Amino acid sequence: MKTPILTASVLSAMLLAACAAPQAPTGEADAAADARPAPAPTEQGITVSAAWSRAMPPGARVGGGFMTIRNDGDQDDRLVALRSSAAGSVDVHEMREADGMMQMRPVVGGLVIPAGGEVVLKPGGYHLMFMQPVQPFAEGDAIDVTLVFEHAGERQVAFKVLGLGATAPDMGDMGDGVAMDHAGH
Ligand SMILES: [Cu+2]
Repeated sequence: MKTPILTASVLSAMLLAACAAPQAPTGEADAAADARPAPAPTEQGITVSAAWSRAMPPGARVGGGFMTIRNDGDQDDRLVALRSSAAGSVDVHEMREADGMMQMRPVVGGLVIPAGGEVVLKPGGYHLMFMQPVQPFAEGDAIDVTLVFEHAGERQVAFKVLGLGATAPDMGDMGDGVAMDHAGH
């Protein structure tokens, strides 16, 4: 029993390091602005912009991904699947505080993008979770990801990898109260 418990604990810490809120919100905003590419032409309502990720330390097994998804269509859409040649799998996670603890879990049933609205994936909230990266993401890399929407179909999006330092999570605030619930799997 000891080994699985230890593994889960270490994995939890790594996952949270990858998607936790940044230490300096203002620096975060600057970094995101720098990463913002010109929005892709609107097709069938869905536009993805400001896609970015973070450099990973050597040996990292997970990383976060962030972006803005806008739906100018007249019906709700859903982000139902993701894939990338740079990672074994890519999921959408949400992070929220419950009972004083930050919890992260996969979004079940697809991430809804409301008609006429947008959803921002950002540290501390919704985010992509890159699992089993082929190699650690390095600053300056572009991570190609295919997003599959229920109605709009596929979008190819390049996630610009920013430096680790500019967006380092504040592990001090996370403390021992951190828990991860992957019951949704
Ligand atoms: Cu996550």
